[in-house]
Amino acid sequence: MTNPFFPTVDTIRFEGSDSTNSLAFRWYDADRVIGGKSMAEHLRFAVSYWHSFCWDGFDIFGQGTLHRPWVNAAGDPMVHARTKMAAAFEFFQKLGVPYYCFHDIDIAPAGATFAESCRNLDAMVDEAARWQEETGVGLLWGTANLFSNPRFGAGAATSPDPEIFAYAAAQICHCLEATNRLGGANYVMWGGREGYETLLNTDLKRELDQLGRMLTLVVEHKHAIGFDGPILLEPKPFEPTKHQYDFDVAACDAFLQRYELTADVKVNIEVNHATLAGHDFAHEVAAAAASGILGSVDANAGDDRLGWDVDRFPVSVEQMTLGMYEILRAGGLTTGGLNFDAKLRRQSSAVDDLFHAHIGGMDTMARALIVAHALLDDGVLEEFTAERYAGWETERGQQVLGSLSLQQLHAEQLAADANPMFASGRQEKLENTVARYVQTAS
Ligand code: XLS
Ligand code: NI
Ligand code: NI
Repeated sequence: MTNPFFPTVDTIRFEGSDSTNSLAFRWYDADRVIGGKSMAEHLRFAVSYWHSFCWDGFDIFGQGTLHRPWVNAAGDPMVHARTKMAAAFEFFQKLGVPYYCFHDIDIAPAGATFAESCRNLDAMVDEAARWQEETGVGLLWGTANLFSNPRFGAGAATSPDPEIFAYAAAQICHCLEATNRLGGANYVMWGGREGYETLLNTDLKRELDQLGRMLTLVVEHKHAIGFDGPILLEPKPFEPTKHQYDFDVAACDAFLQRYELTADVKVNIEVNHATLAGHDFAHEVAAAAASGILGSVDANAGDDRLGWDVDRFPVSVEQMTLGMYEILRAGGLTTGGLNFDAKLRRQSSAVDDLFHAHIGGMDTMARALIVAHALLDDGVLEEFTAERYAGWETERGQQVLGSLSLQQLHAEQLAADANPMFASGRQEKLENTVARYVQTAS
């Protein structure tokens, strides 16, 4: 197999907005300082191993079409896994991303037994540790794949069979330890097949309790091994199951409160999943920030007309600006980052398409950061909002909120006979302000 794997592409550099070089960044300037932090520190970009190095473009209608010479190669699966990893790290390095993310089976082939799968993962963790050391690329998060193997067809933690719960727990244990060894900044638990198709065969309450128990076990083990990062749930409303339990941020928040896990578990918000749940990306970020559970972001967008998880690279600066604005308002990402859980379209079959996709995604997010920071720094929206709620800061506001009973409020209204009216919300004017910043901030 060719080495290097991307012979036609050099290290991607920042050339500025006037550049016409399609293999350069026009906005992502890693060292540029914005509001006291470098762009690299704000954005903490990650490439997802599965879409970019494991998937060759196959879909239910046909075989793969993408340039992935390291996928489905014949021979020893461990040799093959090492080749794939060499391609992945060449890519990470040339692109200049600080992080990557994986599922256990993305980096190491499943063995014939559980023990063999564990040995394979351990060997590939050693290999990944060497690559991380050599390139300086780190692990944003690891996760266990509890949905591809047929054994998880009826769920993992929420399976009706306790032996499957037990198997999943063992797999998570091993993957959490692998993530810890690689210095992972977070550990993710997307719901996979934790959901149901029909209530006719499902004990919903029991399944939720099982999920709560699994998460509690994971949190206990995280402390036992001294893993510093948070555990992150990744909300998604449906797909693969008709009804996923981790529907959206609000559902995850209620779940974490019920099982008393808010101290250790946060959320990984995927833009596309927000859309599927009928929310805006910005809404999900704001909801997580309001509950103190904002963890990380999967920065892949959806499509307005397609109701499934299409995992496109983000292209809309405006959509991403509104999300970045909420991230900045919440104080920015700490352990989290922006992971491109995104894939190429099947017709993007050229060797360098993977670069173009990530460059576009990174420039979109960088530009969104610039615009969002300018909006926040100039205070144009914040000032208006502060003024809009100013009444609550007065003594009267505090009384209404805090000390007056329903009965007293009733009596007061009878006596005062007031006729209060809200002030204009100025939505269109504010939207014009955002549009102006999208146009001019640089
Ligand atoms: C699927 C999810 C998945 C998680 C990691 O829709 O986005 O890719 O991010 O298991
Ligand atoms: Ni997704
Ligand atoms: Ni995701």
